[in-house]
Amino acid sequence: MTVTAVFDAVAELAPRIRAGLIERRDPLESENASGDTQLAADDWADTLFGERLTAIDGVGEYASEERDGVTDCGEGLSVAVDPLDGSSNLQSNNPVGTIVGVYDADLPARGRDLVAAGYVIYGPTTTLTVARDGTVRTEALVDGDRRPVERDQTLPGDPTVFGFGGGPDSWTPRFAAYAEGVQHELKCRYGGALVADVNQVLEYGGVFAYPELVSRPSGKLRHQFEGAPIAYVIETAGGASSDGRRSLLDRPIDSLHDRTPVHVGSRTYIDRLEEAFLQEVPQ
Ligand code: FDP
Repeated sequence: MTVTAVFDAVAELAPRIRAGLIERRDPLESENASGDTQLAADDWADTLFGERLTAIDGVGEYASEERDGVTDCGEGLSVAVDPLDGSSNLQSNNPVGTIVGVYDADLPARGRDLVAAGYVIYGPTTTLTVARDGTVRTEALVDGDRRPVERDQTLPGDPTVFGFGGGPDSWTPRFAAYAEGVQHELKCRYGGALVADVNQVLEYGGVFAYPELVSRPSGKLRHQFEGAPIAYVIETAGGASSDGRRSLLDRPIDSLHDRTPVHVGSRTYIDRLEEAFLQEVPQ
């Protein structure tokens, strides 16, 4: 089945990507399609994932945060990849990752068209977390083996952590007011790689946000490559997601590299955010 083949390929490539990061930490002169500085590792990981995933029977389109457009490669599902999420963490040797969304629609596609999504974390252990068929599973990728770590992950009932990107000086007043409440209840842990910051919310419960900013109303993260797949994983695990007014899976998308405010985590914290935002700006 195509979804299985996609995540088999990701599991196979991940240790190779990890091993190759050390010599690819320098910036390139080019920028990616979103205007971000690219490291050699971003470009290299995109080439490897692109070659591998477009060769799978049943994959019809491939798109990546590092490429302008969509690559047609046959008939079937569409795969959208952030090949190296959090790559600015390479310099300080903090975790980075890969995010994969598998859509049953032509790209750009809405989150509701996802049939599976997952991410690799190149952390102390290399892990692959995949949401499909209503469950979330994590495996450790060790010496060519795939060792199950958790088979049916759900967010715990007693949330403990939060991580908010952007910084208080950049937040809008309504997000700053929300953050003020959260910080008295949960412990702050923010590392600067979406995959790792979200994974701790999956593990411990709580809330992650890269919200709207005064200078950037749509925030920083890319909807197709980051917001929607991450929302799919968290919602499949029993959590919730929001762009500030609705589930990220229902957010419309106009073009491949659109950005979106991202809020994901335990339902109680996402509901509270939406209630606060709705009160402030009647929609
Ligand atoms: P990065 O710029 O290092 O690629 O996708 C972009 C991303 O990392 C996310 O992984 C992360 O959540 C966020 O940006 C970090 O941004 P800040 O440096 O503003 O915290």
